[in-house]
Amino acid sequence: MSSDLEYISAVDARRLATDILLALGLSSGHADSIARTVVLAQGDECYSHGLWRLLGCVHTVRMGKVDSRAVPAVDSSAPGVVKVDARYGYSLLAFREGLPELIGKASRLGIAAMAINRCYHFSALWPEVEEIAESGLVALAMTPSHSWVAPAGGIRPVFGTNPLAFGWPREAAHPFVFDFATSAAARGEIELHGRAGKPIPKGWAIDSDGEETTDAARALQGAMLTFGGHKGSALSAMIELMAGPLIADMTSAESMAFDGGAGAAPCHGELIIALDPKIFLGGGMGEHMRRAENMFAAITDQGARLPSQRRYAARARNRERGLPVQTALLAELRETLASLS
Ligand code: NDP
Ligand code: PYC
Repeated sequence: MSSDLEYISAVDARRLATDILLALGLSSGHADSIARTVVLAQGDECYSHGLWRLLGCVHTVRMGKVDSRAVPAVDSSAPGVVKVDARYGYSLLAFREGLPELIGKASRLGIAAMAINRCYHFSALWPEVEEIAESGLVALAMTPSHSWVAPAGGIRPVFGTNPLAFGWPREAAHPFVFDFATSAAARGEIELHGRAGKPIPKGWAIDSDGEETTDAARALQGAMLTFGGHKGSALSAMIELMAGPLIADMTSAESMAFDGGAGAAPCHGELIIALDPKIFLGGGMGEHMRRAENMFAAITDQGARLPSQRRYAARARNRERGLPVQTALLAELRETLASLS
């Protein structure tokens, strides 16, 4: 065990997370859906979106920015679209409420989309596309955040860190899943580097004068950079459009203005698209899914790894020994619970 890590069972982690969220005043639906996701992230060693995010929930609630008891409203009236109005609650309960309709529509029509609106969003997207892929569908998910990221060639933030996630179902293996920010790194990674007093890698951010920086605090005050230069910049713009104006919700810049300096979680929309290979492929499904497997094998046979391979390995490891949590974070979470109780 590393000196500053402790291992706690998933059950204990979930109880701690749920207790904090309930003590904060969240409804049990919100508390359950958030606790589930942050514990999954901790167990897969995705620390930037794991238990640490509970501290952000506390801040967002204390700033009066989220409706902790909002009941999402699901509208299934359009043929291939599910609209879920989160009513300024957190996104994860809205996702749970709309998911059966999304899966049902995609399975009937071959393709369907779910627009989640007016949600506070702070979570990783892979749990969502992985769950959809586990049900046999191909999935894409995207969401803006706050405008922290400069476009390629610029120095002023326009985009959010705008994650893009993809899931592909596999018969005899975990789904193929990737999920990454379209910025060079998630903002949460920079914040965690700052907490640990560590410099960030070059290429992640510039300071307020437009100069490259490896200082986390200066990076957070300046502008983050897109991954892959103009390519990440264009993908980030696409996410602003598809999970913003297309679904009548806020862009990252609008979310930032709506926040009004509170430093709360971003508030905007999320778009999730599901496709059913059974309907695209009919009787040829077996053959074509095998061709997909050939492509995966061509990657792994040469020693390269699939995205999510690290995560699935961490999950298997931690199922036995418990979830690794930084000792300092665990103490902070327990103190937070005590202060709320
Ligand atoms: P990373 O840059 O760490 O990239 C993550 C993805 O790339 C994972 O699918 C990862 O798989 C895969 N990957 C990493 N290294 C390799 C490799 N060598 N070979 C193959 N695949 C690899 O993530 P980010 O920092 O960009 O994002 C982290 C999280 O932040 C995401 O889950 C995202 O959803 C979340 N986020 C959420 C936001 C929000 O607004 N809600 C905003 C921005 C980010 P593996 O996990 O197995 O390593
Ligand atoms: O890490 O960039 C991030 C992020 C933004 C919103 C939630 N996570």
